[in-house]
Amino acid sequence: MAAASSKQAERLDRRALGRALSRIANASVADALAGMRDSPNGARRIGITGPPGAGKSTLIGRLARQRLDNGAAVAVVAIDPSSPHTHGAILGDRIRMDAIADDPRLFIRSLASRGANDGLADNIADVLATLDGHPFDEVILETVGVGQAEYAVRSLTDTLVLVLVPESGDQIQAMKAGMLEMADIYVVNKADLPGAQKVASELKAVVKLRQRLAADWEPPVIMTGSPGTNDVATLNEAISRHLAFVQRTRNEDDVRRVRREYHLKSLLTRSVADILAKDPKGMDCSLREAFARVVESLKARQL
Ligand SMILES: Nc1nc2c(ncn2[C@@H]2O[C@H](COP(=O)(O)OP(=O)(O)OP(=O)(O)O)[C@@H](O)[C@H]2O)c(=O)[nH]1
Ligand SMILES: [Mg+2]
Repeated sequence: MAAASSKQAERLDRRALGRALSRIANASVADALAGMRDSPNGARRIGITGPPGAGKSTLIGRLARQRLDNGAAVAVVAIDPSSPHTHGAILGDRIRMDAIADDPRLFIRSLASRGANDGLADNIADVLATLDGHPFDEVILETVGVGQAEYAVRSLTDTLVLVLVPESGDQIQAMKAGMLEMADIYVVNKADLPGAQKVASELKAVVKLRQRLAADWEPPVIMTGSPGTNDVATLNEAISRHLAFVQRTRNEDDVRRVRREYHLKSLLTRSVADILAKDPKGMDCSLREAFARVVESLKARQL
């Protein structure tokens, strides 16, 4: 596996990072922009998405152990749709982190999914950019798949893992093809429950169809959660393989452009939401006038 990384030569200052993340969580758009630095050599990003309760956090707890053993310094960020800002407390409780919680190369943070309609948090791009300025090799991002989340998280991550469960059988039928086709790796978790094999077979059929369109990467379907198997090692290996594949094949400028666009849109969306909240009566006019007013207010903002 990967040798110990150069980034570990640089020690992670947890307190400074904790402060930086708290600052960014409460920052205005102008403050966020002022504090943003470009970090061209950011961490590799692994997205873990799937329906509520699919076992994503539990799986990440086991996966993080493997990634640490590969030699990587790892940050875990979980977007929690229900919790207020918890500074990682809820996630720490919910995933079985006992064995790794003390590892100095691991950092865990959970974020409330505020103000975003894509299942992410409206400041997730700020948070990821902040992490890029710290010595992590990898960021694991947990999001609840609520349809739109897969699309957003796709553009922000290098390797996207979709976690389904045996009960997802009907979901697979109902899911839009596009959504299912977006993942790089499929996991059928809770393989100890009945129906896992059937769901895995259905997924494999979907992947086969997709393969006819794009023959470059064959997304594996991995079953996890069966006691006594080395399932997470298989997932760990598939992730490493995919990360190496994207590094070999993609255009970094394109990736940077897409991520910058996401970041820019999220900052603009927040700015517009601010303007609308401050002057709701200002919208009592034609749509055209209201649009012009918002554009004027944006222009007048101090940056
Ligand atoms: N049977 C079985 N249960 C599991 C497995 N993995 C996790 N669970 C249970 O599933 C429940 C949800 O686990 P989490 O890891 O919190 O799932 P999650 O997808 O992170 O949940 P949300 O973040 O709330 O969407 C917990 O009660 C776990 O103990 C598994 O492999 N098999
Ligand atoms: Mg979770």
